[in-house]
Amino acid sequence: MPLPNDQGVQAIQTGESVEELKAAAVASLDSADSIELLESWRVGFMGRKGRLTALLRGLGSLDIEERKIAGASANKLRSELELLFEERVNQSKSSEALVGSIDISLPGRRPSLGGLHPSTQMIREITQAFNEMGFQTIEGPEVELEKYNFDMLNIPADHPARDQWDTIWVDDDTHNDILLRTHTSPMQARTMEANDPPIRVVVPGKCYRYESTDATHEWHFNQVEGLAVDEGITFADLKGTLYEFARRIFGPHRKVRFRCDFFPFVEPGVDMSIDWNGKWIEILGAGMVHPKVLENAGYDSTKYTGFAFGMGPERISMLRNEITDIRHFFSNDLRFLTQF
Ligand code: FA5
Repeated sequence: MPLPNDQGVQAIQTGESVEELKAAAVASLDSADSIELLESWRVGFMGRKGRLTALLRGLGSLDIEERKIAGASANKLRSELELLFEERVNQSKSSEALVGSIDISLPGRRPSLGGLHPSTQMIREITQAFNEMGFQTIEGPEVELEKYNFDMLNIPADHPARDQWDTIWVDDDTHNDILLRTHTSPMQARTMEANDPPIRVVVPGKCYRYESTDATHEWHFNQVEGLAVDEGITFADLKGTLYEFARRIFGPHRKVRFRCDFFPFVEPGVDMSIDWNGKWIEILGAGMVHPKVLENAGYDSTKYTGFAFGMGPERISMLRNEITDIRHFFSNDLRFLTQF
């Protein structure tokens, strides 16, 4: 029990040794389990009329040699007790704060576990399929330069093909050539600019378009881009790679169909559809890298050829999981997210 102030004075008057005082102070401090009791301990031992103060005062009556020895050990005791006191006050404050903030009568609940977002799961599955075919996964900037998003991809400023991508420009007084990338294709230009062939990469990432949303269109969504450049790459390589990809993602007996399509950065260009319950569903755009795009990156287009493709993982996940509205992916509704 802590000793009230007057008891402390009384104790020293009865001639207490430093050791006795130490034992009493430590025991009393150990049992002081609230801020109030700690304060009472402080007054009783360390206060102006406290036991330690009284002991220090009493040293004056000793002869000089005894006073030196007893004085040193009493001062040491004072430092020790001050330190112990401070520790106990901190302990007591944090445990009182804890008791105040936790309702200890509430029954335990199982913590809910997080998981990977459905888009991330689909992206990982797609990139893994290509990784196993020798493609490396890389990433690129979402805030992009017009040069990479359009110019180097054979889409000059005045070309109507730009209308195919409704662009969100980043409004900046000093720059008028910065945008949120409308597709992951700028990474074709960036990768070729920074590396020599052979190249085999897949690039997952977020894209943004100034589009009104509906069940199959979001204004922000993911794409996975692919690029392979080397000597002697042909359209057969494109078809073989994408066919193998479709088998890995949609099952071994999946039928695929290629049809002509136009993208300014490929020639010829195609779209690939898969047979889904008897219907052809388009899942990606692709083609042989346009010679101009190779040359813009400094490659010799008479020596190197390549193919590129781009697909939307949310649309692929919608197909596989029978999701009827793409907007579920970004609405943060746990009833949707926890189904994956
Ligand atoms: C492109 O963006 C081309 N860069 C693809 C490409 C790459 C072609 C390389 C040739 C060579 P497209 O606009 O069709 O093409 O978009 C590709 C895929 O992104 C679509 O098939 C679709 O899955 C997805 N996508 C496009 N717009 C949206 C949207 N608003 N919401 C959700 N997904 C979208």
